[in-house]
Amino acid sequence: MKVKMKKMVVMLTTVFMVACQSTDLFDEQAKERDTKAQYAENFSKSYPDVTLNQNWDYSNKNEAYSLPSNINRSVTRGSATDYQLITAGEYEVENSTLTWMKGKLKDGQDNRKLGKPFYMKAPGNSFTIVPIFQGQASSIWELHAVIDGVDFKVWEKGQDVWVKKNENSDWQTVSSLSNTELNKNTQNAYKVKANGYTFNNIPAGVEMYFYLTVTNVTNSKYNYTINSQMSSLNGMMLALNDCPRPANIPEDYEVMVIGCEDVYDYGSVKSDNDMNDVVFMVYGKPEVPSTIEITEDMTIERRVTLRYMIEDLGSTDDFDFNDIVVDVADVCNSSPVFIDGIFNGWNDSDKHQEAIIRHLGGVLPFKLTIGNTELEEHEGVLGSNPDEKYEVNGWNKNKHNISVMVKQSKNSTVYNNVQFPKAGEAPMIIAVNPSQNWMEERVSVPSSWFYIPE
Ligand SMILES: [Ca+2]
Ligand SMILES: [Ca+2]
Ligand SMILES: [Ca+2]
Repeated sequence: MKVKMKKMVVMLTTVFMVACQSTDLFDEQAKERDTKAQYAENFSKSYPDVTLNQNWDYSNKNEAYSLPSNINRSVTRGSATDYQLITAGEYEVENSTLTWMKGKLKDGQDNRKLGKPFYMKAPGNSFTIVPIFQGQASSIWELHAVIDGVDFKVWEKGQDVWVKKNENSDWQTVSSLSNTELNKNTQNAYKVKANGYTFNNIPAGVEMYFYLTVTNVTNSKYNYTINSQMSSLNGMMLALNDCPRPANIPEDYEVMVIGCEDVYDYGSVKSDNDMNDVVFMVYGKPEVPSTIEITEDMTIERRVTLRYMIEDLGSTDDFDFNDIVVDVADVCNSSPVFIDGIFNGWNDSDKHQEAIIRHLGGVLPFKLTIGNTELEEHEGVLGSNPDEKYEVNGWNKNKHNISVMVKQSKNSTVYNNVQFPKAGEAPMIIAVNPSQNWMEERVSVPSSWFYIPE
């Protein structure tokens, strides 16, 4: 009986409180709605060509890999802003190199046994990478380098690659060979030349690796590879260190060859794993990057980071998206699994999630919720880079369950509830790659960040 009484009292109190607050609450919700409506109107005025009907996630969700710290000790870290990638000029591929490569990477044959997945370390001198061969492929890829965690786009398929069909023909671009993507290759060319790309100012021992990512496919069978990351770490590249030095590379240079595979097994699609869909040569004086084989006893950290750029609605006509910038990451430790000596995937442990508040560019106090984790209220600060790290959980990189409660400037009792936008809504949060820098204060993000219908 006593229990029942208590319940009754509690219920009555609740009803009473709701009754008292309802006018204020209604008022506050109306103010929040007004602010958001104003924001949406201003957004459409500022970005007249940008459709609201889009997915506001611009991240590629690429994995970043890093070596265990025991291998990485005593490295003088460079500053990424000093790293330099420049065009090295044209390089004419020696036919002897191609003959050697074709003998090694037999077309259509599973060549994976020729090497283990690998990581690289910068040699301390400049080095150059040049595409020497393009095989048959209906995909369009980009070559990226990740150096000390910083992602560089180096090259994309066909870019500055020329062929001579026969002794007497003129040089022509490989893209001009055919209308069909599959036939834009250097397979039967009499001569090949291509631009090289030189890396400068990278200190010795800095961790690096390459990966190929598919940006477009002309055969829908291979659609699943779009935005993929086929890297030297997941067995999609081979390092061949026994390549003879071509005669047109001076003696004091070291040379290596990297063969890449652009298809992996998926459902009914089987890769031929011949590792020659595109082949690069790397040369450097006196050294090329060293390769570190990834073995069973090694643990690699794998991390997928999304950068959320957030508007705090402090003003409704500013789209700098820098009021709160937070990186959220899925992190795990992984050991490679090999079957018959061939890389077969990762064995993951210690899966966890991290958030790092990178930048604050608004003055309003806010409460950030990521997944199931509500962080303590933060003061707004204009122009600081706190790099505050938090363990979080329950975040989903595809669902973007992240939200911010921001105190309204004119009404300190009113919080704007800012959530990741659905298609059709004006964005107050966008997701980008962690390499994307945030804007200067009160400089709106360019409309090119968004999808603009033709
Ligand atoms: Ca292949
Ligand atoms: Ca802003
Ligand atoms: Ca701002």
